[in-house]
Amino acid sequence: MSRAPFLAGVVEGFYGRPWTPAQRHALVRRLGALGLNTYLYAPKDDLRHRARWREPYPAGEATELRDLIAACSAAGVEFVYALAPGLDPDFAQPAGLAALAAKAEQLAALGARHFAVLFDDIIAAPASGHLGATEHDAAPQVVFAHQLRERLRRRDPDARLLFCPTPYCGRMAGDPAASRYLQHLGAHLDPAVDILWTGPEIISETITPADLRELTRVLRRPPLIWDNLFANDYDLRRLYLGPYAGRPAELRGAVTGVLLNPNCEFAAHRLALETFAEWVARDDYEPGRAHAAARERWRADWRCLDAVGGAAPLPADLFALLCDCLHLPFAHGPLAEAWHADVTAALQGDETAATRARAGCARVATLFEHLTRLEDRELLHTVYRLAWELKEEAGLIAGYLDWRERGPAVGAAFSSAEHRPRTYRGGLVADLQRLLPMTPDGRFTPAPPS
Ligand code: GDL
Repeated sequence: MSRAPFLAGVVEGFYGRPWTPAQRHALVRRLGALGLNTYLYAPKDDLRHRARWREPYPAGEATELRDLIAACSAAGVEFVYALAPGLDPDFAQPAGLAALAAKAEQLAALGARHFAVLFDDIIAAPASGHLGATEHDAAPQVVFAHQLRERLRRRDPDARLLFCPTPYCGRMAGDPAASRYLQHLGAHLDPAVDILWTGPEIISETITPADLRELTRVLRRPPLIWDNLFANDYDLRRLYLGPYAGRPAELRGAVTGVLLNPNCEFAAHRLALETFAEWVARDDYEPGRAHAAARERWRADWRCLDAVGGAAPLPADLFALLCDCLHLPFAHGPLAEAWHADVTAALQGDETAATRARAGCARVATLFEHLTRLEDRELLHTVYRLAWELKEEAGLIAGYLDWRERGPAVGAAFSSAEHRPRTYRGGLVADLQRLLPMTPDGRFTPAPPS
């Protein structure tokens, strides 16, 4: 087994509805066109990947996989098939290993060369986030991985095997040097096996070589990054149309590759992938510049229809506003940041900022109106609910600022006829969130009763 070349591409590794065969074929063509070389198949909700990992694929799905593997090879993309057996307590018992052999056989017959075994999300995380996994957790996982390695090696000495550990980020593992789990992997897992790692956190704002130094020493190999920057399965109200960011170019020299786990919504992958491909290829990568260029390329697909048979691309400033409002987990884009700052200042009584804030609210309403006329309805419905929520909040803010300007009586409270209590911002989840509000730095209030 070899560990070259640098792996760069996508891990379909999110929770929720897996992508369709047609979407995967489109993805693979795009990966090839962008010079990205890897597609890791690991959809959490493919039953035969995880919950029912022992079962072979029925004929229809097997054919779809065979076609996908063939499409990967036509596009110059390596297909990696992942199994996630860790929810099954007996995965490394003889019957589990026999099931592994049969499953690997089926996938190999369909054309798969490279494999991964994933042991993420099998132990519930305690409040500290630190999993406390030990060598007792690692040992059967290594047995399982080596069993697969033997089969692969017999067929193909260059087959690659990837492994996702149970603690797969800094927060879960704690100090790598003190982790008996990671030490066991370092000492016992074949050094040719790539170990996946999401960085300091599950969703890492930044990942630097310094973050990985100690880990690399303990694992006795550099990690392969499973990058969740654009993953949005953990919060239904997020979607990420920002650029790949927070990873210096030097990171490429400290890892064996980077695989992006993208937005669940297939139609939303373009900017992530195109900016990432530029990061992979260029030492002088600059997120803002790459984002603007990728946006401009994609904008041609965002055609807005008019009532008389014409169509024109969504204006560039509105598209930039959309991508800045639905940006990255830890940052709004510049236009959204400026609007947010204006609303903040306006609510504190700054009248000049209030004028700008109202103009921002109107832009958001204009953006929404344009989106409803998109020719590509898949794109529209990818952003519809989030854009709707945004324009509702914008309308509410504008209404509040107008009301305040009219000079309400001291102590009066604003209410909106269009945002009725118990309908707008209603529902059980919203009610529960009000009971345990979160501060901007991620703490939850109220404090415990004394
Ligand atoms: C995870 C899961 C992944 C999920 C992501 C974002 C890994 C290794 N596993 O913990 O399936 O999509 O977070 O929610 O990242």
